[in-house]
Amino acid sequence: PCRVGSLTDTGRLRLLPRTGRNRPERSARAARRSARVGSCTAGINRTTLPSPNDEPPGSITLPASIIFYLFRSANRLHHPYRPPLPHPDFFTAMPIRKIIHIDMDAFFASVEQRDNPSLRGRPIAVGYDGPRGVVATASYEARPYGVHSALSSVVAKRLCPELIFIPARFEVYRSVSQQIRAIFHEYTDLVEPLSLDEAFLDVTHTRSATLVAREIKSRILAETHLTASAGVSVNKMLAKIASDYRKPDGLFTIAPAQIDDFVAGLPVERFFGIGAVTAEKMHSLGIRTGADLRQWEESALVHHFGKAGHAYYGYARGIDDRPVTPNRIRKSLGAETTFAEDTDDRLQQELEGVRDEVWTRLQRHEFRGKTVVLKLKYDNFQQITRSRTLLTAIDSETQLARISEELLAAVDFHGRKVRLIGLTVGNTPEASADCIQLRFDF
Ligand code: TTP
Ligand code: MG
Repeated sequence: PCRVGSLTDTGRLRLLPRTGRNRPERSARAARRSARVGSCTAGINRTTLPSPNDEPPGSITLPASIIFYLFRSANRLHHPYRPPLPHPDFFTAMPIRKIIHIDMDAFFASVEQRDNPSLRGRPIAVGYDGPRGVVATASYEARPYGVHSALSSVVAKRLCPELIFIPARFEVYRSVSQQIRAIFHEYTDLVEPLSLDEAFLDVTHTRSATLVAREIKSRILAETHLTASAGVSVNKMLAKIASDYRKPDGLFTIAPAQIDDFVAGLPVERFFGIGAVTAEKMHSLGIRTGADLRQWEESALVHHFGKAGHAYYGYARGIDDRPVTPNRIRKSLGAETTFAEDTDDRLQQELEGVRDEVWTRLQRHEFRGKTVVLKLKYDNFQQITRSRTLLTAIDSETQLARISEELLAAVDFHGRKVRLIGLTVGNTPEASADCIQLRFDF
């Protein structure tokens, strides 16, 4: 196709001024057709995304939706079958969004190295160095040894004997978290925190999302002395993948023209929204990359993965319509594990593992809840739940341990084996404030 325009980074089509250099030779028919649709002629060059400053003098910009409408209108005149005109909403359709995902590098560990210079440049793990301890996170010096989040401390020490364990200081992490959130809010109100150290920002209204991301990174460094990585793209899924792509201290943009190739080569476990269990199921179906996933009909994905299949169909094409939601209210938080083999004698031990994970997540997400729910799935797939509600939110790991053990001890198994155990904390005191029981005085 001849080059008459290109997509700007605001998702608009830029038409080049019709100078001799960029006006291609065209057939008389093409020329006639273009006359009907004004200055808009043929193909859109999707391979270049020029920076805002290289706009040629005299060029005009039109929203891409208008251009597509003009193409379709022109086609209506030529085809015996005339496609219907688009719904009026088409014209007010959202421009291409600009989403940034920011994620601090080795967050807890970097804070510890920042505050204790003797730890800098050394392999450290934040977490409890006991027989049941797990690594919350590892410094980048420890990662080449295979030390990572959620790894048992014993295994971590075996992999990296010189690993230094540091106990977590959540109050410090929370205050850094508040600092970075304050920075995000200087650029947009549409900030959706995912945990203490990461957030999505919708900066569609700004001129260059990449410049904003770069600026936010330097502000974070200046104010917290910590590095963050940023990903920039047109939706949450791609922005999240992009922030991970050049870690640590990275900045990576997936521009609209690169989405197809990028997604095609991506292993399914890297998609934001496809968890470990789903990825494994996809592997068993022979789906390993975005390109494999793209081969599947939407109905087949729904057949295998339920409603989520619709979303996976979109992900394979780089489509993710989830909005950046500033006040996402979390109702509960939990963890569960499915055993490789059904069991009836390791439940106590498995419950401890799940509980550790739940406690870590409660801290990470600053979530508080008054209700603890124990979930069990038997070998015949029958599921039961047992719960207890307290007057105030769970405030210690010991308390969570005691309640979950009591709930488990009260279950009558009738000799059945168990295939899954899960623990959830819900019912935040703040959320239930508006349904306080009225007091009647007699
Ligand atoms: P992540 O952003 O997942 O990890 P990270 O910041 O340590 O490293 P990366 O550079 O790869 O982003 O999590 C943020 C913090 O949350 C992490 O520093 C510690 C805590 N965390 C846990 O406590 N348990 C976990 O399983 C994970 C994944 C994180
Ligand atoms: Mg991080």
